[in-house]
Amino acid sequence: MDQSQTTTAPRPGKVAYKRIATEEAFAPAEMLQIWRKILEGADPDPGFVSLIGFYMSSKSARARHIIECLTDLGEQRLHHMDEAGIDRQVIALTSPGVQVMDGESAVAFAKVANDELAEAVRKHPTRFTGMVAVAPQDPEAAAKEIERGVQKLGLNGVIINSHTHGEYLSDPKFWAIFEAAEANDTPIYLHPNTPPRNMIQPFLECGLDGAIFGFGVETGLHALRIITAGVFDHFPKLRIILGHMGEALPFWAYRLDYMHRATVKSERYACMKPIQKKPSDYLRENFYITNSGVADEAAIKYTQGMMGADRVMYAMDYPYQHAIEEVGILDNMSSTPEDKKRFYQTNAEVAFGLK
Ligand code: 1DF
Ligand code: MN
Repeated sequence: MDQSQTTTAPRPGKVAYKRIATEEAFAPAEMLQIWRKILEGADPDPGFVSLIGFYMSSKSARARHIIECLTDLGEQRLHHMDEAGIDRQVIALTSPGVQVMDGESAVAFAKVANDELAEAVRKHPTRFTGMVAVAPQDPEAAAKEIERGVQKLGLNGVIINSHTHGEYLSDPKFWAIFEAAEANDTPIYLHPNTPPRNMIQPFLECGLDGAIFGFGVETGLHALRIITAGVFDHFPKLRIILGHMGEALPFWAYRLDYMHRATVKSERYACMKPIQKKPSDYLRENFYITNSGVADEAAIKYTQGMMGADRVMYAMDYPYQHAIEEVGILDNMSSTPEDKKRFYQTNAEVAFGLK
């Protein structure tokens, strides 16, 4: 492990709340084999090559540590959680999961991944919670898998690793997924992916396509497309979770509201129809935000102020940001004991319906 992956920080101390980390990743070993075939096949997605091509071939300490941790749903993961003082991980299939596969493989492998994750959750019910992976390539199959995942496998929440072959869930052809999430009263975690083929070149040529920046641009855009398409007017109880401090959308809220109103009023775009509320109203009412990757008290405080302290929750982003010292930093934020418990524990319990 190199310095970016490990820490000499002391084990975080006992606290008056449980620490629930809500954006934690895993990858079945069989998925890495499927990914390897895609990487070796004809014209693979450039973002996929940049991201997964790197992790699967690099000999760097970071890449090796991440691949090793991703495939473990047992003792090593539990040990890393104990070291970091994490009581529970909410685990999802790492990006881009099945969304980079062809439709048929994606539908089939989502089930395999969900069965494997559900098995780990059954073995460690107090330590692991799992989200349902789905194949947006087949929205009806995805809706059925959400139902199976929640009702039969006991999973909580749905993972969507942003775009699917360059397509966004704002397109009504995908809305069976929203309908199923709402009907099963389970949130959708809209997690980043690298920008799609037709967007990535200016990011790639300077190395900004990944988690450093491209992820946030791509996923913020996806969330915004869902809002402006009127998804929440159709599915008012739908809840979406965004990581990385809401992919910066809280900081855009004022301008989004102003420009959205001005754009709709001037009838500039046929594709931007009136919606019932301001973009920031949907952010506050239909979204939860996690701090994954951002151990920055000022940014967290700003977001709590904008969203409400019951809407912002903790995530480590294990194993990509396996940074134990950040737990201590967040434990020491200057907020009320009630707000700290909301941040680390109760908001996640409410959002994911944990008992
Ligand atoms: C990275 C970061 C990769 C995150 C991820 O999944 C991921 C990374 C492939 O650092 O390359 O989920 N993240 O959420 O920040
Ligand atoms: Mn992540």
